[in-house]
Amino acid sequence: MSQRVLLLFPQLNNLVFFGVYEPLVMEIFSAIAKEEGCEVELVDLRLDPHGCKRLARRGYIPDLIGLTTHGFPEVPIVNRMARTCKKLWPTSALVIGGGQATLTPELFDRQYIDLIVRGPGERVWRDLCRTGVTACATSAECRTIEDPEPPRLYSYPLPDRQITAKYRKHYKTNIPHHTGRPWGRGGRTGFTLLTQGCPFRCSFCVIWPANLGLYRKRPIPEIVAELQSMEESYIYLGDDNTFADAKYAGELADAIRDAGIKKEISSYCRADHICKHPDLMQKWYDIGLRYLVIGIEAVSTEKLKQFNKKTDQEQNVQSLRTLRKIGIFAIPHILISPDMTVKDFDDVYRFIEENEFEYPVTVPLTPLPGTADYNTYKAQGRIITDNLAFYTFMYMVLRPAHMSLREFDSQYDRLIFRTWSWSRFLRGKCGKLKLLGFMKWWVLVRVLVLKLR
Ligand code: B12
Ligand code: SF4
Repeated sequence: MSQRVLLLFPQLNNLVFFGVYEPLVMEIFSAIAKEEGCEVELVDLRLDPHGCKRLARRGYIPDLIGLTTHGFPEVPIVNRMARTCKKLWPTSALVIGGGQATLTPELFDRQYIDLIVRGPGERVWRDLCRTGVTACATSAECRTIEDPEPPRLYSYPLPDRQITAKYRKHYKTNIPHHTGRPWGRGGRTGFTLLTQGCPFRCSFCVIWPANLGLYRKRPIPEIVAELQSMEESYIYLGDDNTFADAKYAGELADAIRDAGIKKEISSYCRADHICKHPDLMQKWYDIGLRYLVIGIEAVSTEKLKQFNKKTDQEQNVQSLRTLRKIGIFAIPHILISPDMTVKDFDDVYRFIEENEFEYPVTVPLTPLPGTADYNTYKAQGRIITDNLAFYTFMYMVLRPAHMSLREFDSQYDRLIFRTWSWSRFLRGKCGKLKLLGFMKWWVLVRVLVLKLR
């Protein structure tokens, strides 16, 4: 069945200061739709907010519209977009999917949506391209479905990057990393994945519920072919747990090396994996891994236990040492949880200083629906706002246990200012960060705090 398919990537509900990445899921779905003989259009609404209206003015009418959902803050945006689509194209079928549709299908406006897909979507999407979807006459007809047996391998055709060629120059990292490299000035960035989901079950994390608890790996030859096809020299791996299967990650690194691929790569990793497999990290450094986000989360083993992180403080310290030795820049993420006292804030700062972090990121613990933490805090009545614009991992949305919210925010601001202070830099506590790199961060975080408060 040859259909006219329209793919939409929504706007995000926040100032995304670190960059705009390609709408990978829609590039994958475009490739699948084309394999099924469909005619495909794509609008990246972040860069082209009026793209749908323009298409409609031209007389374009899709048979099937696929819209992805990103995160919790995007729920109202996705609902608004669904309404717009139904107004422009009342007879077209609108399907939504993605992490947020999986976590909270009930929050989406069924009046304007014909089908909600939970969990892995590549196979379901192929079926929909083959069979088509009938637009519902009433909201009661809108169904929620999921792949009854998602394949163990996460396999899909080469993402269709021709469909995003018109936007491509805008897909880049803005954030200043260390100076001296092109990425340090911000630069064109390609985005892909090696795996989907995570085998761990951290209490604050939305990844495992959003992926129905699955952890799937892509076939190595598919990844190699994709990296070979990507024009950008800088690649962001959006995986949540790239190195959970060390054997797989090792074989993949070998295959990338043997294919002669030369890219600068950024990715994510757990502290314990780094400690257990320093050789694997070295191997990945050798093929281009330069930046690694590490979920440090807390600076005490007791707190890590509460988060069900399954790491300890020693591993946190050891993993950072290992990365420094290899030459991979760590981007440690530390959670600012509502039970922190003034001493806890000081401990976090001390940890940052002692370990001479180049790029520490302190993130307010934000309980998202679907996570274990959300249920806990909801039951305790400690969630202080339902305004989704505050659920962007930048604001404290929980009532602090030991101080007022105002005091808590000022402790948090103080931590940020101390972290990015001249005092830390001049005492040589910012690792290898150069003056220009430090200055960029210094300005950025001050503008950010001003915006937040
Ligand atoms: C890439 C990414 C971004 C990009 C934006 C997207 C882009 N392409 O440019 C960037 C880096 C800019 C970004 C920014 C942010 N992000 Co973000 N991001 C991601 C990330 C890493 C990957 C998402 C993705 O594209 N995956 C690739 C596709 C192929 O996989 P997928 O979406 O799972 O799709 C599969 C299924 O879900 C399904 N499916 C998906 N869509 C559809 C649609 C249809 C029609 C169908 C049928 C099926 C279907 O089929 C696919 C194949 O199986 C996720 C984490 C993750 N690994 O999922 C976080 C994530 C979505 N981001 C998150 C957050 C919090 C943010 C930020 C707020 C962080 C911050 N503080 O700055 C910002 C700002 C966003 C905002 N609201 O303002 C959270 C959202 C949590 C939540 N539920 O609210 C996540 C889950 C990260 C996390 N660990 O918590 N992000
Ligand atoms: S925080 Fe990391 S390790 Fe924990 S469940 Fe989420 S993705 Fe997995």
